[in-house]
Amino acid sequence: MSEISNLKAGLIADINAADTLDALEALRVGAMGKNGVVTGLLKTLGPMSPEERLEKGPPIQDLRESVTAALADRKAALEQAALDAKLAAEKIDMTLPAGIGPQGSVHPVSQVMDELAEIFADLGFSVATGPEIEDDWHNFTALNIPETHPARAMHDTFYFPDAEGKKMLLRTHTSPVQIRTMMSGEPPIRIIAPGRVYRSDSDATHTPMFHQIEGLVIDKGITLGHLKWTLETFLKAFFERDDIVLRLRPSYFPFTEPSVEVDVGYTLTNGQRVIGGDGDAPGGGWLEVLGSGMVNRRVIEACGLDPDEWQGFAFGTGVDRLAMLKYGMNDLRAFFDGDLRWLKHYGFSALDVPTLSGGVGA
Ligand code: 2U9
Repeated sequence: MSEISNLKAGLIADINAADTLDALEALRVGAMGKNGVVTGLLKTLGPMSPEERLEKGPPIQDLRESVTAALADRKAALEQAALDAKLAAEKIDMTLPAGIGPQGSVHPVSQVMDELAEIFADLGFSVATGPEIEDDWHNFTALNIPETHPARAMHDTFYFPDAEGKKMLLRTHTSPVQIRTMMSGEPPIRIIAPGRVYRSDSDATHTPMFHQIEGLVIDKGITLGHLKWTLETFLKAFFERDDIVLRLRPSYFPFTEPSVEVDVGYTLTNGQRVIGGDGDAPGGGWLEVLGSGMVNRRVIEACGLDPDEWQGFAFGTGVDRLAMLKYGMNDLRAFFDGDLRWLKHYGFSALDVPTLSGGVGA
């Protein structure tokens, strides 16, 4: 009897004196483990007669319960102490001034994306997004791009290995976003779709991933006049000049009919080529900035709308290219190198949010 109460007093004293979780665990194993002293005593109860067990059982069970409780209490106390020490060590004084300000800058692509969203929001367009991994129906078929079109060929499009009979790919333009918007919503539609697109192409002016922004308007009685006014208003706001001159050239895209490529004039100012003015003036010229057109009725039909009721226009342009034109960069590859010196030089302040009133430029 007193042997057990001595054991209990000794174990509990040791437990309460344990000063680390490791030391406590060693004590637990010594008492309650497979070969522990308490476990050993519990094992002696098995072969006893019922009468003997009735006499010797209760002190052994009491020992087990007391040791278990002491272990749990000590463990909680040690864990609390460890947490208190950690919290005390991690204390920071929020009233101290920051040593250095934010070191990052806004990438020119992000800056131009924000500028475009701001300009088109003012014209009543909302921003639509969609998946970068697409199926060939949304990326090609719905856009009236036939099976034999060169854009579908392996050298332009990144295809995934065939999965369940569905041809999956990295979208080659943001047009599938407009397809999804037309299929899921009701006209009138006025959206821009900015985002990453992928083509298997790489040199100073082409990267395998680049950024596009496309626009789509679907309504009743939309004409080429609406398209021209919208693009002219957009380009004037973007280049922050009133003397932007557009030149519309007939072109061909499967998803628009008629299709127009849009050039802006540049002129020589102090020997520098500057966007703005009549490109046909001496020393001037034209830069292609946009592709566009009236949405092909086959595309409107593919999206489940009646092309005799609904018409629209669409346009597309490369965001990276627009950034290069506006901010004077010449190698597209530098956009994606992550060179800190380049980012410091061409990056924008995070506090410099583009607004129409404050100027969308730098
Ligand atoms: C739908 C209907 C029509 C989007 C358009 C272009 C013309 C175009 C290029 C410009 C430079 C791509 O980044 S680039 O290489 N884009 O020329 N994109 S019309 O037409 C659409 C889109 C969606 C439903």
